[in-house]
Amino acid sequence: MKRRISVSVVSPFLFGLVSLGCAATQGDEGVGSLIATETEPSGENCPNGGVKLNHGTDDDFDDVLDEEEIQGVEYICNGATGPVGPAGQDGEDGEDGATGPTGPSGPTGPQGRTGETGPEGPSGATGPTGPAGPEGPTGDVGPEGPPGETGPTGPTGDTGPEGPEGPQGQPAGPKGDTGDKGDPGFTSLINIVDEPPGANCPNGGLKIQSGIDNGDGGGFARSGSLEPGEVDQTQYLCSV
Ligand SMILES: [Ca+2]
Ligand SMILES: [Ca+2]
Repeated sequence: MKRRISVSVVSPFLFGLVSLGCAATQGDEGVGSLIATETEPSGENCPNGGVKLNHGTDDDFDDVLDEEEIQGVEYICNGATGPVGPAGQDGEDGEDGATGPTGPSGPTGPQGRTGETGPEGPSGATGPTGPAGPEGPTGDVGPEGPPGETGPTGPTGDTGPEGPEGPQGQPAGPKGDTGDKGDPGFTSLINIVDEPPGANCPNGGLKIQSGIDNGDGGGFARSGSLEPGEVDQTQYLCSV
């Protein structure tokens, strides 16, 4: 047998009384009645939840309401939640709590606007001379300078070629008187001797020397023979 009991407010006193459970009523001799409670969740029996009461007789006298001893079930259901009441008066402010630990740094904010340009600073020290640049293009020829001083006289040059023949002179004058007989001239001589085989003629031949019998080179003038100093030219006729 089930019965449902609905209450608007479940007082702690009531729960305390019910939770004792074992407050048996005095019944017939030898058999006691027991009530067992358990929390009833929200559902078909109690929309807002409540307490489930099982009751019956303790047939085996162990002071526990066993499953087969349950004779009836009652529900004490919680009422629906009432409307929110008016707000109460504000309480007095409590004392300030202790200062909490410093929190983590926040994210970096956006960059601010660029400030105005400051005054120009003093000039820096002169830097080292840089490397020489590439050679530039050849410039225009400059104006001719003034003539320089006359230099020292150079060595005498070679004799130049013979000039053209000059104009014919005056016609020959009248023939003069016959002069005295002059000294006799020198005679041209030739020596021809055999040339043995050697550097001048591999197979031998003749050596021909010519000159004037004038006493040159330690020779004797007009001696009729050609001394070595009088030789002016030497030729060879080699055998083949
Ligand atoms: Ca029992
Ligand atoms: Ca001679």
